[in-house]
Amino acid sequence: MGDGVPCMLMRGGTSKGAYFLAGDLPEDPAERDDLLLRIMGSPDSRQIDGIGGAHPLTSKVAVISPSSRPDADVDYLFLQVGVDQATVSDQQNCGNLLAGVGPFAIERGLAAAAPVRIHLVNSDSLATATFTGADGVVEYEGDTAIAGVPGTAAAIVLDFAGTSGSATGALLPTGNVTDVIDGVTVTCIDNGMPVVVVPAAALGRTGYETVAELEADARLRRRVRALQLGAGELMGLGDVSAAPVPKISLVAAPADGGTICTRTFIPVRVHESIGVLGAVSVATVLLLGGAAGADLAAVKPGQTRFDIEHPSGHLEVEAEVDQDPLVVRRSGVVRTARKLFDGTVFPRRSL
Ligand code: NQM
Repeated sequence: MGDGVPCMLMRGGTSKGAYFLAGDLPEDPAERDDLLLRIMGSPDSRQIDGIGGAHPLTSKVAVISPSSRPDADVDYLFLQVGVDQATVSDQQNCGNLLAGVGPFAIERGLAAAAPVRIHLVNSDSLATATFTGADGVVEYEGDTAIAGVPGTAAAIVLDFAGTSGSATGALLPTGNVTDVIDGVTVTCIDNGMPVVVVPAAALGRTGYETVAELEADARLRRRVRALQLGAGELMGLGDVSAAPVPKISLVAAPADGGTICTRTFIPVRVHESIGVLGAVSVATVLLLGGAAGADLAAVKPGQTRFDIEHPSGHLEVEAEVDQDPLVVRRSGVVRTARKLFDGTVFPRRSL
């Protein structure tokens, strides 16, 4: 057995990931990624020889270090580890794992007390996490429920300042409010997550299908793949055939009293709910006149809180934009997180 690596496994929102101090991982990105693949058990659809959970939502890594920025306490680098592919991508953020970053920083002594100011390295943006925690002790128990997680836990309020354009660096990465890709009118947006918003009806679907129905729909998956590849080029992401972005959100009129109904391909598997910044990005589309799917939503002038329906319930996000010029003023969301174990993980040897 090789050397072990200090690691904390946490649920962050509706995802789960391995949290590391940057100093405990190799500095060289290629060496680091090789180690992470061996820790998570990739490539293997079951990740049976590692701690990955055999789904993109549970094959995630957060790398935390003291921040070099005066306006942040810690740096948070998110890495999406492929499940059946030997890929490690920094091309996206993860707002769900972000929920665990503040608590991890307190537990590891990188921040004295909440709120914790977090520099999201992937997008070079800032978030503030407000929760109960100080002097190495975090309160995880509480009465906040989030859809997709059984029971309740302590609230972690995440606030994003300004535009949070991620891998693309622009709110409208194609420069247009709408684009036609593969014959379908879509809106390509990036308020923290590159997302292609497409009315489900334009693909001949209702948008109310179950995750299992969507994953079994080979014809739809081919259309979604074409949209992902086409949007990747248009959004300046290049060849995204092995990348976890952009996400494709199928939208439909709300079915349960919310603002809009979503089904999100991430981009191969279908999300059991929706990513945090994915939801923020969809909400932002609803504020753009003429955007694809905006007419399906029940949005009132001046509205800043949006109830995003997804396969396992609702996710409430906040988003505020200035229209002229078009800039995001702020976004926000309430999540929960929990420490699952803290210890030493033993990577398998190279194959
Ligand atoms: O959009 C999944 C998740 C995510 C990302 C994905 C996320 C976000 O639910 O901020 O949280 O879209 O791949 O963890």
